[in-house]
Amino acid sequence: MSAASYVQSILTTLKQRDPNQPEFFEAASALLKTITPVLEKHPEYMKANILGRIVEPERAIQFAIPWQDDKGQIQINRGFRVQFNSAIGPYKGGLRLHPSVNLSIVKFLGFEQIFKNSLTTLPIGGAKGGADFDPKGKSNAEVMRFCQSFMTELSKYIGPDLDVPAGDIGVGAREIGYLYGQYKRLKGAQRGVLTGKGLSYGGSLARTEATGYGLIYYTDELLKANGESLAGKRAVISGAGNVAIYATQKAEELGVKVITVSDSNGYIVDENGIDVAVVKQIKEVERGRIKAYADRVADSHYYEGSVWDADLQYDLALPCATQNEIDGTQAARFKAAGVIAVAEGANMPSDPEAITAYTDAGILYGPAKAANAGGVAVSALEMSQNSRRLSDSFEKVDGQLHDIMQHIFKASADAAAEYGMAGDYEAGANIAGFLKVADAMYYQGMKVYLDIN
Ligand code: NDP
Ligand code: 2IT
Repeated sequence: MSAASYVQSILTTLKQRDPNQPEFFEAASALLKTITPVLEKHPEYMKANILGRIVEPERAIQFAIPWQDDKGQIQINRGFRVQFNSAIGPYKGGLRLHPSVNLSIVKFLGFEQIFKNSLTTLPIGGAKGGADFDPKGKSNAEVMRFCQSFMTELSKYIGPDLDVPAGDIGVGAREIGYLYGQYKRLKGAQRGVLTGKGLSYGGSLARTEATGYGLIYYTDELLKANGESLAGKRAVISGAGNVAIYATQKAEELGVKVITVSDSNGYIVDENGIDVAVVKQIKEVERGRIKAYADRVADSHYYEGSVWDADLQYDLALPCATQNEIDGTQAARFKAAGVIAVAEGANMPSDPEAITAYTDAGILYGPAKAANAGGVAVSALEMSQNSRRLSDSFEKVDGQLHDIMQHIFKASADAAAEYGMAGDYEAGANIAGFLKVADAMYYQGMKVYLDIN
């Protein structure tokens, strides 16, 4: 069988097996389609059916999360942990709390995490979890009771050397604190079982900033490799959460004018450059809506709808909200808007038609699994600090993050060039991430003995 027909057969089987998992299928087909040249060079991976194995989670756990709201009513949510691949290290990946969470979304995120984690060079496997709980409008006490019930079940499946969750949409320092407290009550102190912890109980400096800062370090490399630089550029950033806030902060520090932030209702345009302190106050302190920014900052404006429909001129598109937030029609307008590069802070924010539109327009494209790997990279550094029972300085961790993002860009660019696709940083990231995992899977053998020679 040729490598191309092998890839196609895996995708066909995947669609037949799980026809109701569109996000997972989107992520899997985007990766597999770039892997054909690797299989041509490494036929042993086909023989060992590495692709067939890599698209199947090693374990997918679904469980009930009953909790009591402030009115005394019993609520029920659905929890997930997908332990996708442990070839190169303990399962690692965030927990998402959002009403849209389902098995397809958790599987797409867990699948992406395998290759992202591999790219960091650190020894972490891929996983993701979450629940269809909506934190919006809930009191602290409700969030606490929910998190305690979530962890009561999740604690059976995780551990510092087994599976180490962290934050994602809807899970920040508050939720990690409640989850960690419950784990500790159930199991005794285990400093390393979650990352993104508070600094007073084993968290790492710079983890809060890591994904956003890492995105900008990656974008810097992407631009420099193509004869451009960050200074003086105008950027559109979507989202107003953890990733968007620290991407805005680092971009502005490096001379970029960030003109937007957004949430799922609308977006702010501030031609003077987003005042990140105001965004932090609204989102991190008050847990409010981004609309409030326009009431507080002169000459800024709030509009309902998607920021990707806004009629603006800018150089850099940095989506930092959620999956499939940019479609082909929106992406087709980027060239005329002046966009020279897209770098993804969110996971899979560009749908397949959008990615084709970037390529057709000659827009540089930095895919999520490379561009947003800084968060999980610093999570792995947090695990390492916890194992050593030591805390590293902000400067040390930030320096390591910077080195890792430079490495990820270079590894992706080199892999793309080696396989005859120079400048295709998506294919390069997929190939570089895949090779290490495939090698580890190959040499660790099968559950059942298989003569692969
Ligand atoms: P937050 O919960 O802190 O913020 C999410 C932001 O995205 C909010 O502004 C939210 O708006 C917006 N958003 C969420 N869902 C939607 C939607 N369906 N439509 C439009 N906007 C939406 O999450 P993070 O900043 O942590 O995560 C953002 C993205 O980055 C996600 O894709 C996540 O997977 C990814 N990521 C996060 C990492 C991390 O370390 N936290 C690491 C790597 C990637 P609203 O309040 O209206 O919902
Ligand atoms: O998508 C991601 O990489 C994250 N949400 C961070 C995962 C982690 O374990 O820090």
